[in-house]
Amino acid sequence: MNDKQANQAARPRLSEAVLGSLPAAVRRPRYDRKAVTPGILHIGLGAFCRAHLGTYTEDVLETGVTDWGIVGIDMLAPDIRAALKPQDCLYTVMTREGGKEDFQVVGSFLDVMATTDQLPAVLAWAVRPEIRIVTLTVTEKGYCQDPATGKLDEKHPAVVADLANPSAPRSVPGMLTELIRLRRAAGLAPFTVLVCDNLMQNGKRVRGIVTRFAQLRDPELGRFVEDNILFPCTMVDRITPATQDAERAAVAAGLGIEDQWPIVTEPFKQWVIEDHFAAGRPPWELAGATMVDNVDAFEIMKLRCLNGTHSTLAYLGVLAGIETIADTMTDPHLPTVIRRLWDQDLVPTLTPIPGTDFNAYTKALEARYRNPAIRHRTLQISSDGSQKLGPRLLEPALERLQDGACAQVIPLTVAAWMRFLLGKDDNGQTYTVSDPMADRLTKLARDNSATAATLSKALLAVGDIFPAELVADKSFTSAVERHLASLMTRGVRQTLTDFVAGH
Ligand code: CS2
Repeated sequence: MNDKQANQAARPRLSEAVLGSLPAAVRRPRYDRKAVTPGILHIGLGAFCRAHLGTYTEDVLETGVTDWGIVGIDMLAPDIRAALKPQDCLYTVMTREGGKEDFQVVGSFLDVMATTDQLPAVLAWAVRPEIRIVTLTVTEKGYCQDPATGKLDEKHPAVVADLANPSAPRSVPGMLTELIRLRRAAGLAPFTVLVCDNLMQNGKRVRGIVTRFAQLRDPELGRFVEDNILFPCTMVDRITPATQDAERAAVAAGLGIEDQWPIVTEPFKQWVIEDHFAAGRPPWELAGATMVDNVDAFEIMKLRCLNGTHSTLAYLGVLAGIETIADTMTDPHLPTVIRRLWDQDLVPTLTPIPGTDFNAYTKALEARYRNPAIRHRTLQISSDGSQKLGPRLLEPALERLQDGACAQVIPLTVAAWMRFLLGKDDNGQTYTVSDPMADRLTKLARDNSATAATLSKALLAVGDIFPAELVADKSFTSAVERHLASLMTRGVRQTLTDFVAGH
């Protein structure tokens, strides 16, 4: 046993039994968890949902509400279940900003399950009347969509497999359809499906995807989904990096106990939800959520201003060998690049929101990015570009075009993404391109890497990603090619120096 292991072994594991011995400053459930019954079935157990849905719902339970506990489902692997079950499903959320750290042990998840070996038990939740909402955080790619159209990708291997064997779903559309079918067959009132991922009009889009899957399975079931299931849209926000060992160690040191899968996040969080629920909802507004009739303007603001600049910092940052978003903000040029991206390309496409000042919003984003205590890796954000570029940057570029203007900074991000697909940064370090289309895109990039002209042409022709109308615009495509030529021949640093100087 080495020192580290000995140290960990000496610490008790987080569980109900040790709550009383935590340091006084640590917030913990101040309600009787045993009195809470489940109301939400949540699919997708990554860090984000535990920092967001989990804490909003925790605040609601603290007001004395007892019928909205969460049952979490992992459709990818049993690892998170393995970490949380021995902890009575408790986990720590550590918020960090500058030198300030706060700890909270969250109790809103009552159970966690994995479809890998518990599928029948997971499906059995469909016929429990107390489940009235199914929430989802499965990332953009989890919905098996065609990124260009937002429709179900009917050729997706998991979709094909689920249509052949619909009672053992592996895909999210297949799972939702099966849960809806089972519930209907049991004669129970439908639940509401609440999508909490960064898709444009996320609820509407997933409604279209699930309706189509159900139609392909059985046209009558498709009609039922279309007519009876509500999918309110949401805007979700909290910067929550994947948990690494350094974060586990920081939580262990702060709490004096071992939590195998804590979450480290920023203090800021925001949730805007369309108030269209079929069978009630937790009073999330008591926890600071904003309930609205239509979320579109909020969602577009967040997806473009936050996620669009995040992707820009991620691709340029990876190429420059910069590890985290906070580090990109101390670069001499990158803060200027994203300031221009906001001012010139993104904010002009937004619809005004009463009470929201976009200038203050983007200034606050800058401050959040600068938070050195949040180690959000550029490589993590660079993942799944094929799914992310559209809603974050290509749609606003298209809108600028339709308004008779030309995007000024977006072509630079697109060029950085193309250069990124070559898998090696400017220092010669290799990295893995993680994307559901990685095989196809990296091969295309390699095969056409002779010049910026061949590379940009080959990638812009990928119709699953780039809208035809945007690619038909010469000013956009030539700007992409020009930036790509610079990135390929002179490197990211020189490209940024020139870009900021206005060359
Ligand atoms: C990030 C988001 O990984 C990414 O693509 O842009 O996870 C981002 O941190 C969240 O949407 C913030 O709310």
